[in-house]
Amino acid sequence: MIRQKIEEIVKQKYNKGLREATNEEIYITLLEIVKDMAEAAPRAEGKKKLYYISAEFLIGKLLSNNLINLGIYDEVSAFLEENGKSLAAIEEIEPEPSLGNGGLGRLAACFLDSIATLGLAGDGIGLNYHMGLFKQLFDENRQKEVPNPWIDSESWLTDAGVSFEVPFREFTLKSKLYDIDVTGYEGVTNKLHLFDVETVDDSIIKEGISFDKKDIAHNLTLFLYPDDSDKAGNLLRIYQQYFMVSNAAQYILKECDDKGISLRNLHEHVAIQINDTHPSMVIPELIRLLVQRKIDFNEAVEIVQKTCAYTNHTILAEALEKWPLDYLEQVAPQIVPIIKELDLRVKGRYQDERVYIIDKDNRVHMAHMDIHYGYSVNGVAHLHTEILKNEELKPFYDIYPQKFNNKTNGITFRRWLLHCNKELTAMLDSLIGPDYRKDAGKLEGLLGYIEDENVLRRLLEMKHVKKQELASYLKQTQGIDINPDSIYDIQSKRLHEYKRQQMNTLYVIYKYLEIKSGKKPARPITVIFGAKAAPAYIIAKDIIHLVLCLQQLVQNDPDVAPYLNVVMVENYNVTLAEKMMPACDISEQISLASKEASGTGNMKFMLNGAVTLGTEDGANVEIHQLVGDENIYIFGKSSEEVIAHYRNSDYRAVDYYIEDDEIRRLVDFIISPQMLRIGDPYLLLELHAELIRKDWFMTLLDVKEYIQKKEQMFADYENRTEWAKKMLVNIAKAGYFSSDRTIAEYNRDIWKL
Ligand code: F55
Repeated sequence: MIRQKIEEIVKQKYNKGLREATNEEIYITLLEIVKDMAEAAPRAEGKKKLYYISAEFLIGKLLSNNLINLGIYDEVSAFLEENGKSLAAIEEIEPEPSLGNGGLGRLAACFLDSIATLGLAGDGIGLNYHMGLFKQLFDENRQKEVPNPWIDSESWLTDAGVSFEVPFREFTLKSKLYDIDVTGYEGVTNKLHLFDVETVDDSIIKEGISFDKKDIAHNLTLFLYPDDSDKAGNLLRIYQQYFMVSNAAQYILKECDDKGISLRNLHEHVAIQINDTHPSMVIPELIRLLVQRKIDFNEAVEIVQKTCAYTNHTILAEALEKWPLDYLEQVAPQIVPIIKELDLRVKGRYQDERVYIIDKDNRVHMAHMDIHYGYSVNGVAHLHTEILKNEELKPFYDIYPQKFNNKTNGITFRRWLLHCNKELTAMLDSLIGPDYRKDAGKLEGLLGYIEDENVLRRLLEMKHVKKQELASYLKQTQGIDINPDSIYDIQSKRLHEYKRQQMNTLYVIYKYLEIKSGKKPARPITVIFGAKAAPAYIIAKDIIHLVLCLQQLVQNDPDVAPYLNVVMVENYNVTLAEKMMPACDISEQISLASKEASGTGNMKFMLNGAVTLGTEDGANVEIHQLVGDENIYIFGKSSEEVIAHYRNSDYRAVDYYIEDDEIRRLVDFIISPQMLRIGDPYLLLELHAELIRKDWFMTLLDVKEYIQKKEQMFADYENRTEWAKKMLVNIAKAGYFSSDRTIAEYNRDIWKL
């Protein structure tokens, strides 16, 4: 059936047999077939529907994921093989839509997969950025940003034929909606709605990723989160956000109209999840539209309050959006009186100025508006939610204890196991049967094999195969040489000081100096980094520079290169993550305790049999509880100790630097003559000074214990059987982190679909 279809379309479109068709032609053929099948799959039914509004959906490539979810992957793959084609090679043709920065955007994509898999009615709503996030290049050991166009003439986007007018102060823009089908695993088809403007024009892009930020009609959906370090950048962000939520609100009301729903009962038919504060303006916008439709203001506020729920993803102050009121006035003045009225009501009820929406400097605290005028506030891991309740959002928790709840993040096993690790999937199928695919808790069945030498050996073989695959992929695509018999120690995530990639570089320096002094490791080590830095984040870029300089130093030192390799992969994205997660031995999750809300890479590594080296932060805490002390390596100060340091302002990096000879030796290596010869002295000195004078995320507090733990890990790695048992326990216990579980909880506690 599917075989015939492929042959038919190739014949009809290209007048060729399958054997003669190019990979591009087969890709376009499969795209067409999958789109048709997704359209034909059942829709979710039910009285109530969820709208997940998010500025980011980091969906990654979709072909393979769709083939798996539609249940035709194996057949298509076999058929292509019979005709001398490789599905893997065809997958390479597909451009990756990079519509997200990192964890938050990837979480939204995993959620859409689980919502459709569970058969729930739930659509995503966001923006159709033409360039997505920038593409990262390395040039002279520095990050360079270039545009990353992903929309080809043939793509997953379908013109939905829907358009709305979005009124701004100075002009009105007409939107155009593109949809992407989201088909669950043996589930229903939902939609991801991406709004766009037809006037966007990529010819306004100048050098790199710079463009005229004031030319809104031509730039609105050009890039994801452009540099927001100046006023024009901030205004553009507000334009994007308002455009997104006005379209979302109009779309939701239109669907209600089509279904004949009375807007007075909106909350019985609609749940809106606000993904971080980027879509928060949906609250005043919905109120505005309801009032426009003759609903009394008080009632409109009540309706919206019963419809909207907010997810918080960070406690970092700089990421909690506070827009100056006059910026909002310049972009969308029609929502300003509504926000002022919402704020007045808060001020009438509460004396505590920490809960005001508009502060004394006339800045609008978006999260505060969400909490007062939504019905649910959730954090993304147990520890994170506790910190929200007891520290960051305590004044709100005191007012609304019933609104706060935790939803520990999860990942879709379809992409992060079935798609990216066919070897492990096949092994699991043969050992515990296929039920874990829909009921991830069943992975625990693997624990029954912990003493089975044959199973342990197969696990180690699986890992070795994935390490070889990564090595050859990096060689082919980036010209990087890595030794598949070395230990792969991987830290891949956005570059941020709180994630402490800089601490990992201090380990590299430690190991380099050890090897120089004659102490060779039992087995070669490859330290792999993958990370993009925000274009305006100077220190993050300095850290990338340091990693790349260390890479050059280590690779060109014949005393060291056989034992230690440092590799920073270029343009880390979902596609690369899919190759790196399964190949990893040691998963680096070393954020400063209390700062990483959850982390989701930690879950992907664990599921693929890596062992975590981590702090008691975010979801690491829950991983630790699940796998037990034996199967994870935990180090570092606790979140309580860290929070106390911040409260008392008593952490002084310079004291650690002065008082500890070992720390000083490692930090000073950054500005050693050999490093200054390789790198840019200005950047290295800047970073060196930062580490000693500020070190806001307390690298030097934990670095000694980190080095010790990592050494312990490398030693333990040599007992291959014991290590394989750790791998097995990690895989078996990963079931909890299925996003199917997370979504079932969102539905049970918040959406009630
Ligand atoms: C993007 C834009 C702004 Cl303005 C602020 C934050 C972000 C962003 O990408 N945040 C993000 O990725 N947060 C992460 O969310 C994950 C999913 O909940 C968490 O696992 C992770 O801990 C958190 O940092």
